[in-house]
Amino acid sequence: MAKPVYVLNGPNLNMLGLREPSIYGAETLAGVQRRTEARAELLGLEVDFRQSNVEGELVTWIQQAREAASGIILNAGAYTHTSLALLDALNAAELPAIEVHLSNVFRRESFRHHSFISLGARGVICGFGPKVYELALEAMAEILGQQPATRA
Ligand code: DHK
Repeated sequence: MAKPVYVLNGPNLNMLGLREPSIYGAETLAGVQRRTEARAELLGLEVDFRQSNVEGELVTWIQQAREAASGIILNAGAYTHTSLALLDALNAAELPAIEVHLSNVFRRESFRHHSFISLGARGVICGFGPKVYELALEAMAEILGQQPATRA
C-alpha cells in the first residue's frame, strides 16, 4: 500500500475562517482538509492532514514522515520565517517537500519574505488561498510519478 503524503500545518492555521479573513480567507482548516482530501483522491494519493501549534510536534511528524510518508506538503505558518529546526527535520527526512502559504507572503511585511523552509523544499506555492494545497498535491503527484485517476 502506498504511503500517504503528509500535509502538515503549523501555528494559528487552526484559526482559519476566523483569523484575519481579508488575508487568509473565510475557509476553515476543516474545509481546507476536505478539499485537499478530495483532490488527493482524484490524483490517486493518500493524505495524512495534521495541524499543530507546537514547533517540536511538527519536527516529530517530519521525522516520522521519513519512514511513514511518500512526501511532505508543509505550511509552517510563522515558523516558516524562524525555524532552523523544521529545516533540519526536512533535510533529514530526505523526501520531496513542497512549501505552501495561503497568502502571497511577498506582498506582505518584509519579515515574511525569507523562508528557512524553502532551503529544504522542492518548490513553493503561495498566494492562491486554499487552492495552494491542491496545486501542491498536483506537483507532488507528478514528483511521485503517479498518474491522476481522473482528470479534474
Ligand atoms: C501563514 C502564517 O501563519 C504566516 O505566519 C505566514 C502563512 C504566512 C500563510 O499565508 O499561509 O507568514
